[in-house]
Amino acid sequence: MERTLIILKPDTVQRKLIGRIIQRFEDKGFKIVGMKMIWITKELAYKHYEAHINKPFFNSLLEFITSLPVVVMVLEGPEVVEQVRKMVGNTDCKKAEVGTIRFDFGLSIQNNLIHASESVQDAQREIKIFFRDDELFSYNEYKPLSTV
Ligand code: FUP
Repeated sequence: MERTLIILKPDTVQRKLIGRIIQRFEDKGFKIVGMKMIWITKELAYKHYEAHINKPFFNSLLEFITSLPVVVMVLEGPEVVEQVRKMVGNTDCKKAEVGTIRFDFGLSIQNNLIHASESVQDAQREIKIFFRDDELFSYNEYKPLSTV
């Protein structure tokens, strides 16, 4: 079963949108298999955003992502990486499609509320950066249609 890494960024925390964004993933049927609030250090940010270190926006991104605590989460489900990227929308909230998280709540490129892994390979790399194995859980979901 596929897994993806989600970061609810400082703007989500500041604007009290944590619950509404998590709700969308639960409504869709994805399973939360790990979740915690952390304050991303510069070291962690360098690891996570290593592909962007030489980009012109990197310093600003670094300052932003380390400015407040964030919520990191691992979601599990069929084709969860691609499905969640669709739910999140374009990096630039102004270009995101109507109905995506970034369109519905976001205003800019940097303050785009959420990170979601781009590929299965990226997800595997990113999950390891933020979660130990014993912080991720395999469990069966409650089945509400039981006849008991
Ligand atoms: P995404 O995969 O949509 O989260 O976006 P990228 O991996 O391309 O970029 C990572 C983060 O860098 C974005 F979420 C926001 C920031 N960024 C900028 O601030 N300016 C840019 O021009 C591009 C990205």
